[in-house]
Amino acid sequence: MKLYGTGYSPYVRKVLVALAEKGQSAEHIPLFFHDPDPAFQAASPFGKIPALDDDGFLLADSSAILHYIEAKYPTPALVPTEAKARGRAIWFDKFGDTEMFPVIIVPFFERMVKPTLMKQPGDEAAVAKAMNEGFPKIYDYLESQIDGPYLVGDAFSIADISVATCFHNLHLAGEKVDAGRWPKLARYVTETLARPSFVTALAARTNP
Ligand SMILES: N[C@@H](CCC(=O)N[C@@H](CS)C(=O)NCC(=O)O)C(=O)O
Repeated sequence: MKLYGTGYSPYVRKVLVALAEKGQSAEHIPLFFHDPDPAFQAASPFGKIPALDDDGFLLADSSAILHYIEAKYPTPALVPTEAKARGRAIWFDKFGDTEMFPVIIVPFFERMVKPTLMKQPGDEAAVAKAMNEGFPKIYDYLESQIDGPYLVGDAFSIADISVATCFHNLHLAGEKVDAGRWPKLARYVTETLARPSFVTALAARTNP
């Protein structure tokens, strides 16, 4: 199994965490999005990361890959089977990908991606705007949802993977959750990123 995508990507990290939870590993090819490598282009029709090649079976999109891995390696389960728990887990996966990512990634994008990858100066005004306006809405919501070590029920799931993954990029950008204002979220992020599967994923290669 080959997994394409730099370890910097929160979406690639989702797959690395899921594989580690299941005791599986992949040959990790840490290229950046839109890499011209034909094998990657075949696996990712729109050039986004992550993409998977499992013995010729090609699949892009972190959530699609997570569900593929879940079906192929069902234990331990990362997608709850009970109806309400499943609905909520899928909601949090989507929330992480579509509501959180564009906002929480801003400091990392402005301070690391733009200066290094794009050779452009970062925009601190954009960082301040995201942190003052976008972050509190997301943090307030998560603070209201956290009631224990896991977001859904009494087990670690795709919900935790998708919500926690972006916080590593926030830390790389030199920011963290204000534990005075959002104590449950701050604890949840610290504990989730310290989980062995996350520790493994955080050590993944970031550069080709
Ligand atoms: N829905 C996709 C999003 C993947 C994604 O947007 N990855 C970023 C890197 S973190 C990317 O490849 N961006 C390039 C682009 O948007 O063209 C997933 O869950 O895998």
